[in-house]
Amino acid sequence: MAEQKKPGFFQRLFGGGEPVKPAPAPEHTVAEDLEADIILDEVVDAAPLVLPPDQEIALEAAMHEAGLLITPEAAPAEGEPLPPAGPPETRPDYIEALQDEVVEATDPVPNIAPAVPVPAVPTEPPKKQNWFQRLASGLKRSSDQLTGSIAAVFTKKKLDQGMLDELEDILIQSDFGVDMATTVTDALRRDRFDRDITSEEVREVLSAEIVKVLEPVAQPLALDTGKKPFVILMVGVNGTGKTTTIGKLASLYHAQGKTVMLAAGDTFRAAAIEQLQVWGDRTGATVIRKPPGSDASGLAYEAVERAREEGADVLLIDTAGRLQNRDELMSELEKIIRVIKKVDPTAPHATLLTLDATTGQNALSQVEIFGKRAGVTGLVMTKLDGTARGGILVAIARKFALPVHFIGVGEGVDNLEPFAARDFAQAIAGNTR
Ligand SMILES: Nc1nc2c(ncn2[C@@H]2O[C@H](COP(=O)(O)OP(=O)(O)O)[C@@H](O)[C@H]2O)c(=O)[nH]1
Ligand SMILES: [Mg+2]
Repeated sequence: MAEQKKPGFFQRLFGGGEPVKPAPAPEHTVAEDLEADIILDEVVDAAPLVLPPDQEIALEAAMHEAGLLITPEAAPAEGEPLPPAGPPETRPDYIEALQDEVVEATDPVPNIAPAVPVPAVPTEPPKKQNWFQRLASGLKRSSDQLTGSIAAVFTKKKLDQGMLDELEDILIQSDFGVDMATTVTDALRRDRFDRDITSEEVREVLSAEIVKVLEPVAQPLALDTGKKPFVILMVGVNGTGKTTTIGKLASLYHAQGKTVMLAAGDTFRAAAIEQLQVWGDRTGATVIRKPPGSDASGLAYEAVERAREEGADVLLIDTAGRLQNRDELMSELEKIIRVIKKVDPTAPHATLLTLDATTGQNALSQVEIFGKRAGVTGLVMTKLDGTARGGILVAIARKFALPVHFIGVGEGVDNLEPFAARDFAQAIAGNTR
């Protein structure tokens, strides 16, 4: 039998035979790489396609040495983009690539791709999550973190001071604030010190303490029907969900048979006016608007007058987003309120601050400053369906005791829910129902 010929280097490089195991690429400077590139080009240009075996081995070794050898398994197919740098397990396509390999390996007819697309197997449409599931999934990351950290501390049976200290740190890191952390650890010390305790029991105590703080602030927004219109002013930092919440509220009140009017008080940006107009069109509400750049307080004045003349039940006034530390913008907000009061001294009847649940400690300062400057009467916490940080709402409730009227659990018109303390506590303390 003829001796099996070892495949040549070019054969292995361009296909066929065993792949060459790459030697670890040595470190090079850019200049060295460039030089090696030039040498390689010259060698390849000059080399016949089939080299005598000793030259082949020498060339291969030189390429290894230069770190320039691309092995067949690492070489991308022609026309394919080069893979991103970094180890494959850090690339998002790594798992997919692995799966493809498995499919290819078990494919009985290799290299023959089906000419017609395979019809997708009909699957059940994804079940619509109810609002609690949306809330729970939004709070899942912080709740998982909290659950994990608590489980890691409460491994011993008997509750001791060291465990309480660690729990305090965990709660502070989870945005609950020092006061709340102390309350929880005090409750545990009082009832369970030196006694057996599990991490589940710790979470139950935490959940109960959260309910105690949140229950008093979970208040629905009561519309005084004696006010026509009932004026709601929406304030908050840019992107926290003012306009979206107005749209959701317009839909809610419209469904209750009320006539709703909207005022496009974010006069800075044309897009903001259009965004409110879209919500108005969707919910059948009249939108009071002026060209971009108009004075926001003038618009608010006219809107209250119009709503009064037309006998609207609810007027929702949008405002431009503003950072609480921008004094001139906060003064502008004060002016809007003063001007509204010229039409109706009791208005605005509710001033709602939207808080983005993905924000951490900064939300405390938003509540404080908007509270002082705009006389916020209630809160709406939005984006609780995102990767929300729930602890901060507990800290806010403890510090300011402002009513929390609604929570936003999505971008859709129906994704607004009355705030419910128990559900929130359950979702954050990691219990599902
Ligand atoms: N996931 C999610 N997105 C929201 C929610 N509320 C608002 N958004 C989104 O947040 C972004 C900013 O909202 P917007 O109402 O324009 O904020 P504004 O600048 O305060 O008026 C938009 O993309 C909204 O769709 C919510 O409850 N959940
Ligand atoms: Mg807006």
